[in-house]
Amino acid sequence: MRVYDTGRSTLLAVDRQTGVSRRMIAAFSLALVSLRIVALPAPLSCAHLPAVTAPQAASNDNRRVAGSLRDGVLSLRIVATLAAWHPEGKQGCALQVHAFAEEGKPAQIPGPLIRVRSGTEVRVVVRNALGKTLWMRGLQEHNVAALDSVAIAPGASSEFRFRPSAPGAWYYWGGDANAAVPKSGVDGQLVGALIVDSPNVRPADRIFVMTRWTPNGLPGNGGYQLNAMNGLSWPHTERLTQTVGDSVRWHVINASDDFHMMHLHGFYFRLDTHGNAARDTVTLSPTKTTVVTSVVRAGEWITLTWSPERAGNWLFHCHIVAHMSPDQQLERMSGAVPSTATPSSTHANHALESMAGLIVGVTVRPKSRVAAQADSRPRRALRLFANTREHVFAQQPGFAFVLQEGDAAPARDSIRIPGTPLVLKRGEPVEITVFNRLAQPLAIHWHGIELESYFDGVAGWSGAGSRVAPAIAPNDSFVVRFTPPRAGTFIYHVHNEHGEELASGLYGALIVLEPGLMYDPTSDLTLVIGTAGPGPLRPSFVNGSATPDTLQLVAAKTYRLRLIDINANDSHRTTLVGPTGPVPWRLLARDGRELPPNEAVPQQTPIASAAGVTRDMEFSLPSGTYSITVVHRAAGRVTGHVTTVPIRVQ
Ligand SMILES: [Cu+2]
Repeated sequence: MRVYDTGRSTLLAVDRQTGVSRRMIAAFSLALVSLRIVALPAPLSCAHLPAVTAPQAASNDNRRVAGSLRDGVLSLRIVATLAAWHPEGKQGCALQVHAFAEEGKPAQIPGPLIRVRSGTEVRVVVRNALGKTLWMRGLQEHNVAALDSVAIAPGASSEFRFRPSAPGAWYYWGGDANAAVPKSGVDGQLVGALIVDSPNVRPADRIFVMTRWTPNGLPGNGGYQLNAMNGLSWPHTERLTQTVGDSVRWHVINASDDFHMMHLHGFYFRLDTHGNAARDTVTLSPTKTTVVTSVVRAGEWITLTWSPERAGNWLFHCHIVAHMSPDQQLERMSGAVPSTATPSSTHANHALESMAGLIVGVTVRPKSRVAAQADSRPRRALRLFANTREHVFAQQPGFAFVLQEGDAAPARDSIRIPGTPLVLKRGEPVEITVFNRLAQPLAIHWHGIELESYFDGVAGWSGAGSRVAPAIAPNDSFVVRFTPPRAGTFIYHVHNEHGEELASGLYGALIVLEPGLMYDPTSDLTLVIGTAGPGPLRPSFVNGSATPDTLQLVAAKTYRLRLIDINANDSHRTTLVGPTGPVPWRLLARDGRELPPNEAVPQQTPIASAAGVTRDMEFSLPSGTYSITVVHRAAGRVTGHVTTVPIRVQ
C-alpha cells in the first residue's frame, strides 16, 4: 500500500494551489500510481472517440461571476459554439460538444456563471454560432408556472432582459425545441448556473452543476454514459478543503436528464431548498430535513448546508452505481474504431482507478493540533466474512456478507442476501474484522454512520495525511473500529465494484439500538430493497427475494418498519396497502436520524427511495389482509415491476 499512499499524499499536499496545477499534479499522481502498477503508462489513445476539431473548453468551477455589473445592471454577452470538452482534465481525451462562452473568451463547461442579488437587472445577449436553431430557456424571472422558450436562428443573436427576484440556484440551458431539461446528447453541456442571492446576504458557498453525456447513435455504445461535476469526472473533479467546524453551503444543480442520489460520507447535511427549473419548491421531498442522501431528479437543484465534525478525507457523490462507475472513463467507451486502450483491471487504488463521474473529494483539516482521544474502552468484537458462491444468478455468482455466529467461521461459499443484519448499540465501541474471501480486493462502507475517516471504507482515500485505508486484499482482513453515536437504521455495503457485487448481494442492514434494548423481530421489521442480481431489469429484491414471505402480524400491535434501499441504479415507491387502498404510517426517522417534532410528518405514504436511503415508519393495523408494495422505477419511470410483501394481521 505504501506506493499508493505516496501518490495520495502528493494529491493532498498541493490543495492550496490553483485548480489547474492541482489537476495537473492529480493527473501526475495518477500516472505515477499507474506507472508503479503496470510498469509503463499506456500511451493515451483517443482514437476510438469521434474526431475533435473545435477549440478547447475550460472547466468551470463556478467561482467567477461572468459579465460586468454597473449601475445595478449585470451585462453579459455569451455565444453558443462548438467546443472540445476534456472531462478527464486537460491531458485527457476530448469530446466535441456544444458549449457557452463569454464573447471573446474560450468556452466553459458548464457555461458562464450568472450571479446577482435579487432585484438586479440582468441583460444577456446570446449569439447562436451553431449550425442549427438554438432554443434558450431559463434566462428569466423564476418561481413561475412555466418557463419561456426563445428560438435563436443560426448566426442570430437575442437579448434577454429580466430582473430576478426569487433567490435560488437556477440555471439556463440551450438545445432543441421543447427540451424540458438539458438533454444528454451534444447539447448536454450547453448549460450554466444562474444564482440569485437574497438582497443582503451572500454566504460563502460553492456551486456544483452536474451534466451528462451519452453517445447518441455511436455504434457499440448503447449503455455508455459520462456524468460530470462542474465539467469534470472523478478523479479529475475539484478537491475541496474544509476545517472542522466550518459551515459549508453548496448549491447542487442537476442539469441533466437522469436523477441522482447525492450522498455525503460521514456527516448529515440539511436540505435547505429543493427546486427545479421553474420553482424553488419540489413537493415530493420536503426541505429543511436532515439526511445523508438526497434525491435530485432530472432538472432539479438543492441547496444544502453541513458542518464537518471530524478531520480526514470524505466523499460527496451520487450513489447510483452507474454514475460513480469507472465504466464512465472515456478509455472504456468503444467506438466505430476499436479501442487500443486497456481498461484498468487491477484496481490497485480503488479511489483513483475504480470510480469515476459524480464524485467530489473533501479533505477536512483538524481545528487544533490536539489529536482526538482514542476510545480505550473494551470493544465488542464481530467477525464478518465477504463470501461468494457460483451460479446464484444463472451463470453469475452471488455475494454476501456473513457474520460469524458461534465458534466456527461460516463456510466460504455460504451466502445470504442481504447479509447478516448487524445489530449494534449506541455508544458501544465495536471492532468488526472483515475477512475478504473474494477473488478481488474489497472495500466496505458503513453508510450513514458518523465515524473516523480511516474506517469509512473508500480504499485509497479514507483516512488523513499519509494514513490512508487500503483495500482488503483477497484472503486478507481489516479491522474496522467505531462507536455508533446514535440509534437508527443504517446500511453496510461494498464500496468498490469490480463487476456487479452490489447488485449481487454485497450489502446488509446496520441497526443501532438504544443501550439496554434488544432487537425484537416480533415488533421490529426490516425490509431491505436490493437489485435482483446482474442482467436485465426485473422486480427488485426485498430481503433477497422477488416474492417475499408473508408477514404474520398481530392486530392493534405497534410495529416499527425499517425500510432500506440499497439497490444499484433504480428507485422505488413503497406503499402500505389495505383492503380499501393505501394505509398511512408515521414516519419516525430518515437515514437513521430520528425526526424531531418540528420535522415530524405524521402520515406519509408512499415512501420514495433509491440507493442509499433508509426510512423508519410506525404503524398499527386492525385484522385483515394487507401488503407492502415496492414499485420499481428506472430513470424515474415506472417499469411495471412490483415486488409485493403480503401481510396477514390477526
Ligand atoms: Cu447519479
